Amino acid sequence: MKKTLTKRTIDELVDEIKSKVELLRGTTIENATNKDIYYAISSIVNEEINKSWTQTEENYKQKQPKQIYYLSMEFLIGRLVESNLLNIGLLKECNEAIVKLGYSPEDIYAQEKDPGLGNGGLGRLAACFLESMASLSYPGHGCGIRYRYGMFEQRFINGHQTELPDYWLKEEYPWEIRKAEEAVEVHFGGEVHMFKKRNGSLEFRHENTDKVLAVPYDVPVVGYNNQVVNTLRMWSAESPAVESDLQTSHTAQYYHHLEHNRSIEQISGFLYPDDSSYEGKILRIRQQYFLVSASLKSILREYKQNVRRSLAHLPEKVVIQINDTHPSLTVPELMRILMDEEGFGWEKAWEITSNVVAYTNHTTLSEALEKWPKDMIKSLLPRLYMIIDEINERFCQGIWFDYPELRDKIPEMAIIADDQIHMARLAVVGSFSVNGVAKLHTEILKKQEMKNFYALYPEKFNNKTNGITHRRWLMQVNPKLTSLITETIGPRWISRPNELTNLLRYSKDRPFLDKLGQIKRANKESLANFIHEKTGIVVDENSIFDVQIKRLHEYKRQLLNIFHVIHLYNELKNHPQLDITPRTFIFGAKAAPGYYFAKEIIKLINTVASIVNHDPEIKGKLKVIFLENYNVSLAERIIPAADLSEQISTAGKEASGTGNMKMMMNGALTIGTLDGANIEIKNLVGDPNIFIFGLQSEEVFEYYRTGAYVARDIYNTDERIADIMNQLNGGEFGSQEIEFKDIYYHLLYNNDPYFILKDFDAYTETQQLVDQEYRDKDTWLSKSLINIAHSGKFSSDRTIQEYANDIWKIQKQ
Ligand code: 26Q
Repeated sequence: MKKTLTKRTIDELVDEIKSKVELLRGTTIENATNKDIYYAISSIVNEEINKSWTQTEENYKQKQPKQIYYLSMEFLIGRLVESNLLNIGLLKECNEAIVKLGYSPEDIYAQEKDPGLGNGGLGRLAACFLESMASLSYPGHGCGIRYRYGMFEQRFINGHQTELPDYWLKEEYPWEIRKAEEAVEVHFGGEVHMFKKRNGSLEFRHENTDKVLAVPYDVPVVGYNNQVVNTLRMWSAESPAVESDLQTSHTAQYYHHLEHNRSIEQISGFLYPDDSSYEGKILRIRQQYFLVSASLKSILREYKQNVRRSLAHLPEKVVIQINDTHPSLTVPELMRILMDEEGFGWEKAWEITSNVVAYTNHTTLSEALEKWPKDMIKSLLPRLYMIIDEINERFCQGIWFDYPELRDKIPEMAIIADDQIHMARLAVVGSFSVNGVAKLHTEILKKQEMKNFYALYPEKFNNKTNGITHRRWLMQVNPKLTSLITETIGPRWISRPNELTNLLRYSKDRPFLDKLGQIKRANKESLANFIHEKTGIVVDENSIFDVQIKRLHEYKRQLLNIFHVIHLYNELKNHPQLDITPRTFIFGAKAAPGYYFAKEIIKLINTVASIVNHDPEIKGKLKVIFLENYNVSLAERIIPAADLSEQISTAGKEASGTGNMKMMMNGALTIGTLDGANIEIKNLVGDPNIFIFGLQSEEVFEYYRTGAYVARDIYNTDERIADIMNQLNGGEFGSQEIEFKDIYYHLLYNNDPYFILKDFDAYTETQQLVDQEYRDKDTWLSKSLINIAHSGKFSSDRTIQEYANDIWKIQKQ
């Protein structure tokens, strides 16, 4: 369904912006602010999108293709104005129109609030997937929650992280449409009554529930150059209008109502800012059920309206992909609807449900596996609890009778065990597909974390290595590199990112590499300007931009990075003439507000930064920049300027990583462990084009198993480590005393659980190699090019193609 969009000249756009400013903003172009221009542009874009949006929906209604619904508690979509302009083919023209009007495109686009409706990797992945589904013309949609407060805004005060609320809806958000008439009711609590029907079967009635109104806000998901616009539907919790609301004359009752409304609205009140430990908070499970129940109601209503066949055929028309276990109540909720509302018996309902749901796992960290106290679920969702209990009973009995060899594993496989509901087990049992997000991760699931389930259902398990959309993460953020690529190999790579490998021919091409170098240089200059603006610190654009941007976690090992910085600093203090390649260490990271140790690491990095950056003896050879409030927009500024991408997690712990892919695509070389997708990057680019170091996952597992690693031995034998540790333990650092005793004691007394001391030597040695190799500019650029050339594999288009072929079995429309 290709149809050309309304192509405009720059002058036409200028006129349209002028008239929008007048009509919509009630001002003249002479007096227009950046905000006025931004809203004018978003309105022009919306008009363009809306035509395709209705057409896309109409098209799905008529053809009734199988649809995929991506259920996720997080969608970290980033700003949309630029990516929508890019995808409808108006970005260049619009930039020029803005300039013609005397404004700066960058400033205009920065008017948009960046919605922080996700924590990190998992939420951003969901956003990339939606964009790829639309760009590949797949009928795929997102279902999420419209949190009133997104991810907190991070500020540093005296080097400490503080959190400010992120009220992102203060000003009108131009991309959402409230669909009040499509609201649905979600029911909590209540009692379940059982009736025996005449035919002897049982009927369950759920009564006296608390009703919550789920109101959808739809955001268009715009495909690239194909007129497809899919939908991201985000639910907002409101209290249903009750007649007595208006009539109450009784004061106490009136306040009771207000209070009740408040507690309802809380459901979509804020995003939980934890991304790898879960806390059994009741509000969180309310959020999860709210998402699941509202989305299912809307999905089934659509099915009934369009397909007009029995729900027995649901698996032919609908797939629900659940993003981690967070929406895993989909399994019992769909069972409930099919049985209690649609009259199916258990077996048929189970067949339908388990052929509709597919589950993606994003972690093997045991502290991150969701478990909910069964009493909590019992009182909050009594009917769902009964169903989960029955699923569990049947599952355990099935093992007992049909898989006697697994009998002794039942306690570790049961969905309900130790008075808790194990959501990952529920998701595996209730779905037809279980996938990990990188090869190693999937192997670890199959061989270790979920080995019993793998023995039971080998056919369910599969790998889908993550990806990122090259439209945002290359074309939008790095227009100069994009132009160079297109000038060199033509434009076909845009729809076939694998063809970036055609660049390999230029890996020794001097003029080409020069241009590549100039582009990186320009991107570094623009980041340097930004850093100066934000921090007042001047950084050397010739230095290595060494970047670690991701959530703060012990397993991601920002601590190893800062140990290396401290080591270099100590070396320079002891040998002022030491010949090192100047480096700028750039960090971006938020810590979960309750994660004390992560916050200590933030404080440490900031402390090191303030000493190193102001020490004249260092002569500007080292700079440490910790940028506040890392989010999608900040990532977009940093990534095109990165020389070195830090992917240094303890092997076996990072399921995939996606920042590694983004930086590779922009020409950074990776320094990393053999973990997550780093392994796949290495296999593509080859050893000379990546810096791999450190323990491998088998060694890590072996150490955990045997306890053979003793952190103190390293402290006792490696002087560089002893120096750093003693500095942390209240020693001299430059001219100051610093004190990070908790870090010191944690590493020694908890035996360095993430192998920071153990990997330090290999890491510093590899960093020395980086230092040496960076001096040979041509070789470095050639390696940079090889990374770009192989990055097409990590386009989320490839990932989505694999989901579509192997799991969803859906067709392009
Ligand atoms: C769960 C329960 C209660 C509160 C919060 C949560 C919660 C929220 C978010 C648990 C986990 C997350 C996010 C996890 C995440 O981002 N994982 C990352 O997913 C990426 C995409 O697959 C991978 O690349 C990363 O390796 C993985 O860490």
